[in-house]
Amino acid sequence: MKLWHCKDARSLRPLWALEEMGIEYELEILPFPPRFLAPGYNETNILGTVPYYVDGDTHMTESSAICHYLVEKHGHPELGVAIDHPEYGSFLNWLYHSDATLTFPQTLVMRYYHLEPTPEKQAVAQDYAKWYFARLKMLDQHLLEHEYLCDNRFTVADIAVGYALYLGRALNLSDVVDRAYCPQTEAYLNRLVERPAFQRAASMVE
Ligand SMILES: N[C@@H](CCC(=O)N[C@@H](CS)C(=O)NCC(=O)O)C(=O)O
Repeated sequence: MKLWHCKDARSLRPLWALEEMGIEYELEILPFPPRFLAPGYNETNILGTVPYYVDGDTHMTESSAICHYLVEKHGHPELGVAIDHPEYGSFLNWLYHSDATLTFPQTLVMRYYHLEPTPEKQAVAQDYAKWYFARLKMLDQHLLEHEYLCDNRFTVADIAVGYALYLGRALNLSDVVDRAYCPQTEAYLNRLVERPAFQRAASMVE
């Protein structure tokens, strides 16, 4: 299997999962944005985005879905939640929530605040940064009483959601709108990034 990745991009989710699982894989690290800076990449992945993942005839472009696929297809149930488990629905919800609800507003901040800044666009970015913090409510509440998202143990749902928190920190979203993560959320992120598999994945460079 092969994964295409850019440092700190959403491809860090499946890369971190692969490192947690200790599976052998091929990795290609590209400059960001690959659509412009990696000649020929658009022929590999028509979207020009990362992650891009190939496993035999399977081709995938969604970071949280690749994590889910790795759990089920490559036999790592300890990092997933089984379909007959009472928390299966919650597991899927956190996986989808991680990108559709949390990473989505962050990418608008990245684009309009950091990459293409004009006063009008920065005002839009600030709105989306506020929106991001508002969308952390469910996670903040959950973490008051739980160490992890599902079944009191680390799963790929923590990878998917933890990456969004990590990106929020990397984008300095706190400074954009003068807001901070709640103490329990900050502590959760700190616990996750201390994991050796995360450290290995996050330090891989071109
Ligand atoms: N929903 C997808 C989004 C993939 C995506 O947009 N990745 C960004 C990096 S975080 C990218 O490649 N952006 C470059 C571009 O759009 O040209 C996922 O979760 O993997």
